[in-house]
Amino acid sequence: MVMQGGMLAADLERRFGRPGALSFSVSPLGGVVAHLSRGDCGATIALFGAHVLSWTAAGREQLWLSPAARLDSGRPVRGGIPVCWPWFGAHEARPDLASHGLVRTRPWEVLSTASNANETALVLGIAEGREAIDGWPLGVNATLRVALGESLTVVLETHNAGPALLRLTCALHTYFAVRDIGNTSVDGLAGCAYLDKLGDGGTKHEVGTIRFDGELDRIYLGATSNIHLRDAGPPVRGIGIASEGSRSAVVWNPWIEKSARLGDMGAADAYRGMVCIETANAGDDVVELAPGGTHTLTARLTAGV
Ligand code: TA6
Repeated sequence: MVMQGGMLAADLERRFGRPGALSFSVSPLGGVVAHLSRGDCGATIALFGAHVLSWTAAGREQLWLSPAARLDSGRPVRGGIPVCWPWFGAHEARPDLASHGLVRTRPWEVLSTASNANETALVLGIAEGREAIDGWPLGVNATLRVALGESLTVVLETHNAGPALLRLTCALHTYFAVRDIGNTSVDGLAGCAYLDKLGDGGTKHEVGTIRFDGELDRIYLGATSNIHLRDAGPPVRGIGIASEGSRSAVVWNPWIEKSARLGDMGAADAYRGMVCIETANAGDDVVELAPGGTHTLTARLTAGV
């Protein structure tokens, strides 16, 4: 029997709830979510897409989420932390398949929960029936672990139990909330080469701090393991984005025209309140995963730095 809504939330609460640290409920957005709490920090994760919808830390919401976001529309959620897997962007051989992979619009299931003095954690896996999906690589599966502690740590693990080598690209496509994109900057990528998706696709080089005065869509390559987002506010705030298992990072703001074309950003100027800094295996950072192999992509987000 496939449970839905309130029955599913109650069953998950009974099996996996952690009093005072982790609970399940039906979100007003139309699906079951897990709420993680630790001190004055919190996180909300939807089973739909294993999608982190909210992360509160340092006294405020740190992620941007579209007011149009729904968990029951069948469409990917705009905002939070979309899981792009088992490919980033367009599929390299199947242009007919969805951009950013297969799992943003799939139901995930709870595998385990944990809570201790340091963190509260949830592990999700992709529910059965996955290999009947067009484009799903045979014998390959993924789990997502979300741990709320001093930081928010998101770990996307891929296991290749199939017969063939897997060419994996993926991303934790994080949408950060900012006071205004025009007063926002990103450091930590100076010296990196990047693929400018708006230009001729050629390789350019970052010379310093990234600032925004129009659409920006870049895949940075190389030393991308420690990035800092500065929001001049007011109030001034900073977020550290540390990554493991990655040699690439994506920085994106759609600006006004692309934002209008997307059609699910909310208000016309919604783009001014967000920036994506994505922990990824993208561009030439393709993970070749042999049969039996495992790859782990980790994003560790720290507020108030
Ligand atoms: O990560 C940046 C990007 O690849 C942009 O090119 C834009 O397409 C964005 O992702 C959002 O993609 P989505 O499929 O969620 O609309």
